[in-house]
Amino acid sequence: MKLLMILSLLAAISSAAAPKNILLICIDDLRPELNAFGADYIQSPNIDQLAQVGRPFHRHYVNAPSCGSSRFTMLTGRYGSPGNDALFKRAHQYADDPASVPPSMPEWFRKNGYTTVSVGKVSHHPGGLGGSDWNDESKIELPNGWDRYLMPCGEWQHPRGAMHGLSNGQTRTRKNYPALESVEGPDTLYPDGLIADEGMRQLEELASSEKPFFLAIGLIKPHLPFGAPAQYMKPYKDLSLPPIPHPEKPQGRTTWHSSGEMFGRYDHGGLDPRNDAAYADRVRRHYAACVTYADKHVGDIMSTLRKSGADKNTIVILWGDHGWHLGEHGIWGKHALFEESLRSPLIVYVPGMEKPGIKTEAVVSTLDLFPTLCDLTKVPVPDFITGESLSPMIKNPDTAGHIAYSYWGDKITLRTDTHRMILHRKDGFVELYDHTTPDKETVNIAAEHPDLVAELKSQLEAMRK
Ligand SMILES: [Ca+2]
Repeated sequence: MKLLMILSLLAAISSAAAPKNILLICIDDLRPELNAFGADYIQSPNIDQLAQVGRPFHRHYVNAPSCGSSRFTMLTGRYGSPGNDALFKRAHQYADDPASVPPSMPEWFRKNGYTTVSVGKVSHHPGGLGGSDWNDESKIELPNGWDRYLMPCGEWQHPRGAMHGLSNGQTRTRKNYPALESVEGPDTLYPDGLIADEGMRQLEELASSEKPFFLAIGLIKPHLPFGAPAQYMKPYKDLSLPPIPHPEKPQGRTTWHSSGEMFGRYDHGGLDPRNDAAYADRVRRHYAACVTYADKHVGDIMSTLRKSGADKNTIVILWGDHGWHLGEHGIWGKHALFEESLRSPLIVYVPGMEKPGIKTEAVVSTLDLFPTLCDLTKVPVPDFITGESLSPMIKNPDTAGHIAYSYWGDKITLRTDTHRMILHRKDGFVELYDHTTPDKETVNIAAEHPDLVAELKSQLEAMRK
């Protein structure tokens, strides 16, 4: 008996002393359209389960409302350029003068003894390579970041084909580019099935190794085209969806745009959700099905983590790279600076954490992930990163957050606990929205509040330095 007690004590000491692993699950274009985040018509049982054992951040804002630039800040802990090529620009600078480019987050963990692996869409290009089909081994998006950067493409042939992949290995072409699909088939009907399978293989291998690991798995859905195996449509078949909040195109100057990605790059068969309520409903149901399909993979990955036993010593992060307007403000897409574009789900699970399952309303941003993960793993926090550790909110969900700064094109924005201000840098035009009133982001109150505008502008200038 005594021997057993000593052995179990020794096991506990060794597990407490072992550096914690990191499992980062990135989901593309996932607005907080989750049951755990208040969208109770959505079937997301696995992400909800993670929210129940972790800390869901209900006011997490990305630093840019687009895949490439948002992932830049997540992976480097620094503000970057607003374009999708932000990481490739960094890679060019790295090639010219490596000393001038601080290490990325995976590179930093690698330097600190971690095995780092990415599977799927973690940086902008799934698999992290450039070239015409995104598979050129000489063009690495995040040099020295990952020990392995993997993208299983199956019938889609190359990462570019998989990124906008249609069912059964079809790729998006000029003649074949449906926005919506509903086809019967297994989970591998779309590339995410392959990504999840490879991610789980890597997880099993890493969990059996002595070294700590940082594994990032990036799922592509619910990014356009909105297609998931038909079984994922079933929960939404006869469901009445709640009305679209503030569906009108905003009056006056805003960051509204004409939803070029949705209407310029995808075929809607002559239908338009902006003037056809039944079609708008169909689009929303397809998006919901893609969320449920992504959720299924999250469940499989978490189950693999538990079976490996590594869950007791692995931090899990679930992160959406930005939001998506499903008709709010008359937009069907991302790329604006409204709440719907910038707010995305963030859940942090730390083994043994206090007060699990309690949401926090603290305003935080994607930039905070790098210092948070250093803090939680006791890896040194580098001095070249900008965010703040979320450990205080992980310990106590009532802890206050901080201002979130985001940018797109030549426009920049601040989100405080109560307001959003957007500055059009070209000519200084300002949008100011009060989130404490029911109007929220539908009425620009800048003209009536010059003092607040001046105060927020000075904060914005300070943050840009
Ligand atoms: Ca995205």
